[in-house]
Amino acid sequence: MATKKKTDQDLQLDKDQLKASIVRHLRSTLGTSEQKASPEAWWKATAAAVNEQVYERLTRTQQTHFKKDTRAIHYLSAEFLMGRLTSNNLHNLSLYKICEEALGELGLELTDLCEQEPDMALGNGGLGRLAACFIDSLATLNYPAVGYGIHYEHGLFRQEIQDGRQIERPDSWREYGNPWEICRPESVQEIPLYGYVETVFGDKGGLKKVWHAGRKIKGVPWDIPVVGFGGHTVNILRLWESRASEFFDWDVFNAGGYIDSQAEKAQAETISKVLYPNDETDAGKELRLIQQYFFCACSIKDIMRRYKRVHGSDFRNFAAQIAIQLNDTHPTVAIPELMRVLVDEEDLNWDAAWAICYQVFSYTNHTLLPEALEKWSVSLFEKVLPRHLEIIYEINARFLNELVEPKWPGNDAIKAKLSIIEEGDVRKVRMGNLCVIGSCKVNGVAEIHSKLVKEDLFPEYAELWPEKMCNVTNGVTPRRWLLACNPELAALYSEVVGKEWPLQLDKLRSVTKFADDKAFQQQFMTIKRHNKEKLVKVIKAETGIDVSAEAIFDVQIKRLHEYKRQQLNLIHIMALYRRLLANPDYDMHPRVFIFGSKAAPGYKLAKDIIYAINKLAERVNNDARIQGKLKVVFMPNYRVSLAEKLIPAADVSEQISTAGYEASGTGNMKMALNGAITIGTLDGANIEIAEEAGAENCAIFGLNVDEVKSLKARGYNPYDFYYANSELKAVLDWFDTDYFTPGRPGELASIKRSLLEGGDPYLTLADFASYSEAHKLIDTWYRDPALWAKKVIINSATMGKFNSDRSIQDYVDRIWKLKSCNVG
Ligand code: Z16
Repeated sequence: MATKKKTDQDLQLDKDQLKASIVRHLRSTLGTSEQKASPEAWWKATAAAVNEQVYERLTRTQQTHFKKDTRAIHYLSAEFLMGRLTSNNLHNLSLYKICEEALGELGLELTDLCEQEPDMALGNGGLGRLAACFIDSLATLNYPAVGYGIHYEHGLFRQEIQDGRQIERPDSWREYGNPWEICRPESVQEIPLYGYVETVFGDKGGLKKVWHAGRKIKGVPWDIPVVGFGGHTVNILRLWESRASEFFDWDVFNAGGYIDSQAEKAQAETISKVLYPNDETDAGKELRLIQQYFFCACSIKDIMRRYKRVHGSDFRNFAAQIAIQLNDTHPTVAIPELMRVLVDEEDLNWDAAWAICYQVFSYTNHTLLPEALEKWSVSLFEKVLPRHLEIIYEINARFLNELVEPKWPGNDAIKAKLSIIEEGDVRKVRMGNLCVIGSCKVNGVAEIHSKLVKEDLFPEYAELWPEKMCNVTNGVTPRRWLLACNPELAALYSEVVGKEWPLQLDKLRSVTKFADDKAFQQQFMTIKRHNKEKLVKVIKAETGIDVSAEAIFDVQIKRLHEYKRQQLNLIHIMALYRRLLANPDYDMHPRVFIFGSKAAPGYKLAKDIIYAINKLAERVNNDARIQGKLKVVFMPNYRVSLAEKLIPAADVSEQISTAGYEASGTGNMKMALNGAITIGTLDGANIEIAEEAGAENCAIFGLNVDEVKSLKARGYNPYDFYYANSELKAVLDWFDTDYFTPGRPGELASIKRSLLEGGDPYLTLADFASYSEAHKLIDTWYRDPALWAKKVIINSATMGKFNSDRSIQDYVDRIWKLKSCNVG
């Protein structure tokens, strides 16, 4: 019987079909009824109805990729910060409008149902969200791609604020089930850990290494469909959950060790239990190394299985078919793992295996901070992964003898620096060095950052391999970060430039010709006003604070870190407060400073800064003398879904890192795209944003990278700035009083201490005066509505470069060399 091949057209639902499907799922999947269903049940029923579409397209994508045997990218990342998926999937399937109508007829509001969804917060910040934007773009551009990561039971902690302080609470995103994930028991993997290595005689003569594992762990894959915009390609994000291996448990069990076997089970399940909440520091903990190996080994096995299904044990096509991207050093152990599989299990000789590995892997660096470049003690490595340590030694010896020695004969200092092994009291494995040595390409995430990777972080490697180092500037998906989060602006753009902009963000540039147009300015600013009014309600509901949409909304949202300099924003707000107290007529447009930020639980100073912001907020917000000209809001539990509400309402985007420290930033792109003006240093992607928008449309301040370097070289002394600037001195001295913590003087003193005695490593005081001037400029601009409107329109319209489709196309052209594959 000839069955007509289904097309996307055949799949497309109309409103009545979708409505019927939602009701059917409400009854049969959720087991409830229209009368008594909770909003949560309605949300899940809606998701189930959407999933019928998703799975049809997923199956079709997988069949097409299999049939065409396409080259694919495998994006290995310990973090994927997906946020919520309902509205995203509806938009990408072109179902959003009809779903809104279908639910409307059922007496429900789609936006309310979307609020039922917990964030999938399987990441810390920029790096994890970047991975989420990238898999969206890969699917949208019809590239065969698999995301691989860890199925954390608990994502990033939920932040509560109690008496101004951060309290961490467990996040349980799937406590009551998540409709977007599907378990794939048919693809379970088993991975070894611990044990010892034995040398035996191989069948073909010669010596072979056999790793006798001390433990085996089961990896259970959960797939999250990744729906491309337009709904053609549906790729997967495959997240591994750890379980006890039955095989191993039985041994213990039979020996009468029921209790022991339960303990082993608990241990095995610990591996994927919780995401480490440190964004830029590495804990060096055994469990974290095991997490990394666990998901890398499962992923490599999965890649192997799919390759061998077509090619058997002929590995000549492997490097042509498989590309693997390492998102930071977290998945580095995939390199020695692939070597181990090829050499020990598939019997390839070393050189053949290395030739494959070297072509397959590429590495993205996301930071220059030395404390974030992972190192593991050799003894830990030897205990957990004894065979991998041997392989790393072999890679290292060959690298040093064959490449370093000929290039720098007899130079032990360079050898020590480039070696994968750091010598010293505690010998360490340097994962960054292993990444560079084992990858064919290494990229930074913004032009300036990539330049610093090449010139300051890895200069000798760049000399050895000039072609290896490259740049791919980050980007964000315009589907989530404009179309879905800012529907009014999205509609305006569709009206003015046509409906193609979500796939071709460059199209927005033509809007710059309306930047001076009164009517367009008014439309644009009315939308901003609406978004601000919506945020006013959220702020009231979340914090109890009253703010006015008349004020300038000045937003700093990002992880808390000294280099990101929330403390600079803080001391500037204190300076404004002093000016207002000294002169109640001080001329400034009312300003609301909004913060959203989580601190790593062990990062004392970061937590002190959160406390100080909250104490300042309490004092300022309740001080009648300043007539509401200044408000400070700390929004608790900053996360993707909150960002989606803050970003469309921002007037001013705070991007104030010490130059040279923020690799790229991505919030900067999102806020500019949604019509905010950047107040920022010449750091990371800010530089490229100012290039696109024009420097006159950004408030750039502070030392640049070269000036930071030379000031540090001269010997930076924060006291010079403290004594030279009486306002700055007064503000810092305020920290020692009990002005913000009545009856408890000195509670905020650690901040002053870090900026003076602590040496102010991030040059906060050096940039203060220039930052303060930039804020005055912002204030004057804002008080000229036409000027402000013009600037924000130009900012928004010129952000085309920073869409993640462009980033992905750069990866494809410079690194992955993929072909897009049409599905259906
Ligand atoms: C992270 O989010 C980043 C770097 C890093 O070493 C670890 C984590 Cl969890 C960030 C960078 O700080 C940021 O500048 C960049 O935009 C982002 O990664 C994506 O590249």
